[in-house]
Amino acid sequence: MSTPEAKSTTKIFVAGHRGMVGSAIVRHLLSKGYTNIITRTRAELDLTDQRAVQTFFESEKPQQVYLAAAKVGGIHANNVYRAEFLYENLMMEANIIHAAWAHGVNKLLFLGSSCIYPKLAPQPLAEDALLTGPLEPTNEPYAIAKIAGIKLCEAYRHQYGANFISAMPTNLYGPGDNYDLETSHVLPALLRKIHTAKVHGHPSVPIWGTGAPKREFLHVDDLAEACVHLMVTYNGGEWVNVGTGEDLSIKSLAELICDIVGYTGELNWDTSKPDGTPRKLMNVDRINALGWKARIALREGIERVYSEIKETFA
Ligand code: GFB
Repeated sequence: MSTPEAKSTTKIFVAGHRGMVGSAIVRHLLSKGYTNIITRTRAELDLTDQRAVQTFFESEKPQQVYLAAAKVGGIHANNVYRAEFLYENLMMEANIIHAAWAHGVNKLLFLGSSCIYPKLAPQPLAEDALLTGPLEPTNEPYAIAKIAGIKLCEAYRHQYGANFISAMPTNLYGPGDNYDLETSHVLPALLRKIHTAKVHGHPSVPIWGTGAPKREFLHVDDLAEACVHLMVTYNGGEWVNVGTGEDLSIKSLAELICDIVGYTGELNWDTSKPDGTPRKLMNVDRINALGWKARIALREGIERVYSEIKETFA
């Protein structure tokens, strides 16, 4: 465990600190007494620019890196902006991982995604399911970029002995989420749509797909705690799933949100929209054995988020 002295002296770079994940990691680090955290906005440092990233690492010399910078989005954004999802994610992770090695970073945590696993992999998804079958087509470019990030960490560890580790979170939600209905993930989209329908007295809410796919949702504050736990205690070469180990159908999620919001209208399924992967429940045995478990129950987490955003959307 880190000593109080190490917490104030260890220089930590959180890449992507304005995103939902990066901002949660910064909050958690601060709450645990880490004070030497460095961040850069996109305007200050373009992480897709190799030279700029090299110069930043050369001058700042961080000792630890949380690689939470990524271009992310829901099923529609992944499917439409395929080139951006592949190119930007590959560039950011390659630049950061290489510069971290070249400038002597002691430890780096790379964040991937549950969509790295094959579309029809056995459930729950164990870490060794990687690269055993074809990916879900709607998010193949993003998944390929994230698999490349895992493999970069693995290769830099293997060839150079770099202590670079990887965590694979399940679907996330929490403060700072994206509520744009075109590009967001399902949970914030449903929260916004159902809240708006209630406020305006709409008789029904349009929801994409059939409602049959199952998803697992982790509050980002739980993820942040898991990331810091892994950074402090884990030095293994195997990537580690981070989830709750429980999932529910999109239909059940919609019904739960209706209940939280107090909406009693109809759910109107738009089956012209894709369902995506039928199920992606994480096997969380490895991270549980490493001494971490999710704490925030789904209903409680959604209630928290809803209380934070309900004044924003009408
Ligand atoms: O969160 P989401 O967009 O992405 O969830 P994935 C998609 C599921 O929710 C599909 C249904 O079954 C959709 O049909 N859905 C219902 C909706 N209504 C809506 C809605 O209004 N908006 C959205 N977005 N979905 C993403 C991947 O997959 O998950 C990424 O594309 C990444 O690569 C991320 O891994 C965590 O869970 O399908």
